[in-house]
Amino acid sequence: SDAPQRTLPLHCLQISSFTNRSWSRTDGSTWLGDVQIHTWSHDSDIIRYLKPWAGGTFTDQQWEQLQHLFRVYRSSFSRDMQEFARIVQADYPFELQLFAGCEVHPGSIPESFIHVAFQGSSIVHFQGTSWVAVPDAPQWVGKILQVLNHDLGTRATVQWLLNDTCPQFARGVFEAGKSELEKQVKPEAWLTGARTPGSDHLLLVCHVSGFYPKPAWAMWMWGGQEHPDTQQGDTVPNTDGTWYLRVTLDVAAEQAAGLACRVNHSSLGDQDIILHWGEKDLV
Ligand code: EMG
Repeated sequence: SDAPQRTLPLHCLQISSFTNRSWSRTDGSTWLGDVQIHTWSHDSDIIRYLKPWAGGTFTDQQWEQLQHLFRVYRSSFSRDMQEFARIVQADYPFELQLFAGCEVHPGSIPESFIHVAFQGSSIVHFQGTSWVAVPDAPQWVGKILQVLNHDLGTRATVQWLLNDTCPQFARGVFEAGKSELEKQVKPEAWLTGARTPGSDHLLLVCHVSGFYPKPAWAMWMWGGQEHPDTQQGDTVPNTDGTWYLRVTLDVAAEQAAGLACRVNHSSLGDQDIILHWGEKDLV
């Protein structure tokens, strides 16, 4: 029971679009590792659960207090940012992104952060007890910081959210969602291949899909060796919370026989999937 408790980082994303002096919208989402657990639409007063366990170990009353805080924050944010835009004479439209969260490490203090980006570039973050500009921030950010750091109430609330609320919430959600977060789902794999127009080459594709968690390994093999020309794709999300990966190989048609694709994933243990290339896989 004293074994280090594994958890996952909790991340909040906020996207605020300012169209003109009187119109903006703010949308938010929360993630535990790669699993989205909340969504907060501009059109909604409530933060919606995407998982039944997304309230973690918070009581209904604690969650209601947190929602209230975020509702006040969202409307204050729109108002304050419009005011800042006026002060620094920012051009419309502009976009603000907030990336906030925490990671609880077993046996050491949690790490929490809030980063703010303007038009896609980082400008401000919260450090210790106050807001600070990034080293290469434009000069006008200084004017905004003066106003922001003057609000001691908000600075105290941000510290409380980062140092107490976030780690406590992250631990609780991980605990509540543990069985789903630690699930193992086996991949399916299949091969396709197509003639490369104007040459005697084949483009072979090994598809691996439906697995969880994200890390997976796939390789084209030739004579028991990893084929060095294997092109790794990115691991991309399916719509159902599982992942998809493909690896490709461009080979001369006469060398295709004898090729195989080898797949490994934590759900398979040491039972790798091995698929042998055949003419039937040509599409
Ligand atoms: O309201 C756990 C599940 C959650 C899921 C939801 C996902 C949503 C993601 C959101 C993540 C963002 C985290 C950021 C948390 C910050 C919370 C701040 C809460 C405090 C607050 N302050 C506003 C109201 O303040 C007044 O009232 C409070 C009591 O309610 C106190 O009494 C306070 O003293 C009093 O002033 C403030 O109005 C505050 O200013 C709101 C905005 C704070 C902020 O987000 N600052 C970020 C700085 C952004 C810099 C932008 C620079 C910029 C560049 C270009 C153009 C414009 C601006």
